[in-house]
Amino acid sequence: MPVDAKQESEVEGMKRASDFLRGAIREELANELSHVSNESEQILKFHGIYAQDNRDVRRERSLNGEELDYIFMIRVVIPGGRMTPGQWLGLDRVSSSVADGTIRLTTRQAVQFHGVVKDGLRPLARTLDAELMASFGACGDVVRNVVSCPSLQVDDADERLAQVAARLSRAFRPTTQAHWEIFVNGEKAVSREVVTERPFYGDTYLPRKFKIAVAHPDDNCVDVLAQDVGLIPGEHPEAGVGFNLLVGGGLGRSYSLPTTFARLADPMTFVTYDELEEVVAAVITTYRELGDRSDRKRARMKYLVADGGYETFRKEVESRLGRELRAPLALPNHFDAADHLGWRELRDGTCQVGVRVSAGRVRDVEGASRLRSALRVIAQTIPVTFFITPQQDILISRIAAKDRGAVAEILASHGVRSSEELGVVERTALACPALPTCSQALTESERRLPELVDNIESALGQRKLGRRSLQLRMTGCPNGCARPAVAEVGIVGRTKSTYDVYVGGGPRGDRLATLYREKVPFAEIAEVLGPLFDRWEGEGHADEPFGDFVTRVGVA
Ligand code: SRM
Ligand code: SF4
Repeated sequence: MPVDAKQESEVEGMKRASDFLRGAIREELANELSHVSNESEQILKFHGIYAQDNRDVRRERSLNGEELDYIFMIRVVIPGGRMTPGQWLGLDRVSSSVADGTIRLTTRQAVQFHGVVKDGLRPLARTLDAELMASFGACGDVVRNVVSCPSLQVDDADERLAQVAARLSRAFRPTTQAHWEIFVNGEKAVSREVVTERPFYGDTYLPRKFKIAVAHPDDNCVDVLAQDVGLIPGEHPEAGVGFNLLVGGGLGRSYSLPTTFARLADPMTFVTYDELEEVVAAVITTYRELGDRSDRKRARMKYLVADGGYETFRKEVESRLGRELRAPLALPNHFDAADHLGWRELRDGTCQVGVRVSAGRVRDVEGASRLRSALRVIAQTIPVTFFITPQQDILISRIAAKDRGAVAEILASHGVRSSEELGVVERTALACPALPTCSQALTESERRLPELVDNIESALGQRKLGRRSLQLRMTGCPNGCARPAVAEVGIVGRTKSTYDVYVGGGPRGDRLATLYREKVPFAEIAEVLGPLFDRWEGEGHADEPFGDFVTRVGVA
């Protein structure tokens, strides 16, 4: 796998010239403009900040010759999605003071704020810092928020699994102080020192983003095969407890580049707790040195693994590690994916409740669910731990038995529906934000999810399938942020008014979905799925999941 002499992409030069992610951000925050330069846009991503504009008014403003409605999206790093009540209250405060009043839970257990103006960036960063959180490293060409199944974090008796996401986050966070200088205590920027980055980053960081997730041995809610590095806890007959380590997963594609594709990770080795950081660092270093830095659309590690072949990649990792890797264990064959919703007793005698958050958008809807207020009251009055799930939902965990009734009462009095009241598709459906904030969106996703869920639930109801669960995931483009490529039904934005329909993935996350119909108008999606539902009703085995059925009969 030689690094050839291809021309570096423009972003590589910007990273190198940025003095470890400082660039001209400080100067541009101080000027009177409402937006930032292209260079700063790229470097700001490493700080967890995306420059956007409100696309609902883009056309009108352009036609009137007005400036676009420039806004920023800020993503907060929350390893394993775990937060204290104080941290939740900090997020709640900034959502009103500088953002659009919503808190958006992401498919990687992080939080996003939308609609922030330039002057709001520093107050937001300072509030996060005061609660020991930061947006730094949530985006950009670094290790992103490390995902971990919430059950691992509440069920592990010796706490090692509970801490693994935080441990990996700490190990792979860039070391530059740029973020704290620029956003938190600006005066230090004057006497800045250049901090040497960790060897696996260097001054151009990674070729692209890098994603790590830790699954539960029985529960693949994190979609462990869709990650650059996936970890599955297990016990090796000789090495003892540790993790099966998988490499080379990723789901994004681009319509303009047919050589891009979704890919499931390959099991590479088994590592013990003591070896974990060392082996992951060797994987990252291999990617840093050999990944494609000329074309950002093909720069993810999955292409390095796929192009050169998995065996070659493995040898490259071994040569950086200086020893041979152990063979991986067989993957679990009993994987399922919990939705973590509803009430559950925990090992330590406390309990938790998982609450559905449609498309991850925590907000108050007057006359309906006032989830944001309910969570605020709980955080203010009851000692709990919050977890965001990889399904964009929230868990209120570690509730003392004596407080269970109070939590249930707060949720009910704020109109928050219990898990028993949820529809079968609604319960697990995911959607990415898409319009109006996402610059890459070809069409709607989050805003049309409720209507799509209704249409599909009613199609199932008409066929005596009304009690069967179905995993639906929708995105506004093929980047795949809600992981439609591994869903039983994946709806992927194709043009301004149409979607491609994929079927055949499944809750275990171990199979890619197949393209079933192209360019389907939104209103026809449920109808197009109708003939498949007819066959599932007539020919499906009892309790056979939809994804397994369409795969068995050869539709997918
Ligand atoms: Fe994503 C880019 C939202 C999880 C693949 N993603 C974006 C951006 C930042 C758009 C942009 O580049 O301008 C979106 C922000 C829109 C907005 O207005 O908020 C965005 N991605 C999201 C979130 C919020 C979706 C959600 O509904 O929760 C998720 C945030 C995760 C986090 O907390 O870190 C999110 N994105 C994912 C996932 C799923 C996952 O990681 O488990 C994927 C597919 C897995 C993968 O990476 O292969 C994903 N997002 C992408 C890609 C395609 C990358 C590629 O390999 O080509 C892009 C485009 C890019 O990076 O250029 C992208
Ligand atoms: Fe934006 Fe596409 Fe990701 Fe949706 S899938 S948030 S439209 S980049």
